[in-house]
Amino acid sequence: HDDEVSKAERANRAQEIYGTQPLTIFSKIIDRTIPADIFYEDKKCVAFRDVNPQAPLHFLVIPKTPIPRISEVTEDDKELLGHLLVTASQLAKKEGLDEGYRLVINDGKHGAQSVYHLHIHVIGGRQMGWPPG
Ligand code: DGP
Repeated sequence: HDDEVSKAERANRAQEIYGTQPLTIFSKIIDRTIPADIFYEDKKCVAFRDVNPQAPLHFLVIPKTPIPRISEVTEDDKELLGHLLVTASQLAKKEGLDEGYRLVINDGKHGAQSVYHLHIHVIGGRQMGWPPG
């Protein structure tokens, strides 16, 4: 019973924080409903290791507010988007990616986006190829 109550309380809290948009697994990572290796957090974003790393270092920088995808951003998101990029750059430096790295934002079907909560992939620690697949 206690479990059921706290589950409902957590859901209410998430609803208050995120509004009425459908929540993805990333909102649950942000509010710690499910575990992730979160190694950076500030008022606007969090960063955590990708569960399916494509390189020796692979982490995601995501806004706390659940913008679904890059194709839906507006002028109002400029400051937040800048903050995500600056944070990605600073964390890449902190993680020792001094030989370079790849930033990726997948959008929609052709972009092979799988989680509809905007995220910047930071991928590094090996030589990348171009063009991407
Ligand atoms: P994308 O295709 O751009 O939507 O990539 C989503 C990424 O999110 C993918 O590389 C795997 C990662 N991911 C999905 N679910 C989880 C999760 O529950 N935990 C963590 N740490 N990463 C996840």
